[in-house]
Amino acid sequence: QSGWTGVNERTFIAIKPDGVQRRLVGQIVQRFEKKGFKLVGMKLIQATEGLLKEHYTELRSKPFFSGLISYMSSGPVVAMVWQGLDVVKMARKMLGETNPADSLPGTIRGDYCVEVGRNVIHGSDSVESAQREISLWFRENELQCWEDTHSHWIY
Ligand code: FUP
Repeated sequence: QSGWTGVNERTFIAIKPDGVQRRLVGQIVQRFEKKGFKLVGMKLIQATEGLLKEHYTELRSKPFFSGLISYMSSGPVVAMVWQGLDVVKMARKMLGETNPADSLPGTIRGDYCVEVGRNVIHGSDSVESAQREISLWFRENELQCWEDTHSHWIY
């Protein structure tokens, strides 16, 4: 997995249950496509509490942890893997800040939500987190290595 750098860098993005319920999936996917990133994995999944507790293990001592787990398990999420140059950092820019109140208009959280506990989307915060999260949410055979015939217009 350590070979995933440069244009092959990957990040884990999840549209949270509120994003699915509010029919924001298409518009969010479109932002990543228009930016020039490549979709290599996508599934609609009802995450178990076990998976979510592992995903958010660094936050387990926070006061909002149990609320976060029940929110994230309250309905299906769209789990995705996007690939491209500096995708981890650029995706975080596209998402905005954790708190929508600090997120600029033009970002996903800046445009679509108001509360930190209903902030529509998750994105990995580092290449290391991305690798951990991708292997937690996806099997290797659920990820596609497809030839991108217009990538020479992006790179
Ligand atoms: P982020 O990397 O932006 O997802 O932020 P964190 O890992 O710090 O937080 C994960 C999730 O916990 C957030 F998306 C929403 C939730 N959270 C709260 O509900 N309250 C807080 O004060 C902070 C985070």
